Amino acid sequence: MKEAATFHLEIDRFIKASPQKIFDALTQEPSIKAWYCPRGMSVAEASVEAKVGGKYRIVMASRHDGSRHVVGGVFQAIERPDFIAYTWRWEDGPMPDATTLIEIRLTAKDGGTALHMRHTGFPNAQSRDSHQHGWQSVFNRLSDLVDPEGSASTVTLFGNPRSTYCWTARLGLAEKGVKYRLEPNRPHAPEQLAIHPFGRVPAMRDGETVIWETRAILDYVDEAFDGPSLTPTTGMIARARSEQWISAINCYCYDAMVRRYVLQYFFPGGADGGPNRSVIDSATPEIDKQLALFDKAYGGADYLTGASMAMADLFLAPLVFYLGRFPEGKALLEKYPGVRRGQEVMQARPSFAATLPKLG
Ligand SMILES: N[C@@H](CCC(=O)N[C@@H](CS)C(=O)NCC(=O)O)C(=O)O
Repeated sequence: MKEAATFHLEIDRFIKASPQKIFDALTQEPSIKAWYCPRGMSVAEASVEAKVGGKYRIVMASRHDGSRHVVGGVFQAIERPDFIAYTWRWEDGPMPDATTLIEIRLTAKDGGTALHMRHTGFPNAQSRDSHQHGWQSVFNRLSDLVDPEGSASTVTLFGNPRSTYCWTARLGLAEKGVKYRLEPNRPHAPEQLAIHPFGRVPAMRDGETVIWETRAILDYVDEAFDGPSLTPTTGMIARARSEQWISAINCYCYDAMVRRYVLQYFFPGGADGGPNRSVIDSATPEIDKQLALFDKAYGGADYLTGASMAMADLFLAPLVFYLGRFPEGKALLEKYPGVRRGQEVMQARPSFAATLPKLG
């Protein structure tokens, strides 16, 4: 241990599993292979000799760029199920010469375990802070593994499920097979403003990590979790196209299709108590033009960027669904067989049925 090292971090987490189960997940090789890395990575290799003086070595691989990070150390104390201590040394990366020490205490509490971790010996505040962030993510994965709720014990989506953006985020979570809790907050409600500085829906929390803006949420979900990619894998043009359509939906189509059309039916603002006709009449020609662009983009394919579903399809499907529920939107869709077919394909996916909002 380096004498000059003076920085340390402490983390407290409550995990809904027994200390024994958590202890075993911390010390047994097959469990370590399943969780011991931050979100967005996987354990490519692990060897664990769980006895005092025994060694461990873990190879973590990034899903994003395939880069590998190798850490290893020696067990200093193994007192099942309460306490474990081991040294921690990266074979490469920003602090290759530092051997730090991890001490984890597990205390049974409220039907689960209070986990207290102390990680000491960092050479500087920067490496301590990056480990702090990494550990929170690693403990999310531990919780996924040992809590029967799985990732729903750490992942929460905040937003009314009728919202198109919230629906898009839920489609992404369903496509990736991520379990989560839904807090059906309304936009600008105090509880939504507490998590999203602009009060919009949705926002997402994964343990200590809070993300808002649907595109950012899906980016996190796509990289953090296993499951099929939501990003086109067929090359840079398909990736750029997906981004193009998402941006167009965010900047132009949501305004015409939802704000100035669908919401006029949900929240009628006309003088007669019905939908505001002049707002609808100004929106429909724009929606017509936008649908024509999407129709052309499909070009006979099932999805906007080709043969595989991508993030752009998750943004468009809720909009087209709502358009089809009201007369002008339904009539416009009649003109665009490519959009209708794309929508049928999306509606046939299990993620669609699993997230369809209850509209009454
Ligand atoms: N740019 C945001 C837009 C989210 C958004 O506008 N959501 C709507 C519900 S679909 C909302 O919160 N509306 C409330 C408002 O416009 O004040 C995102 O991508 O998440």
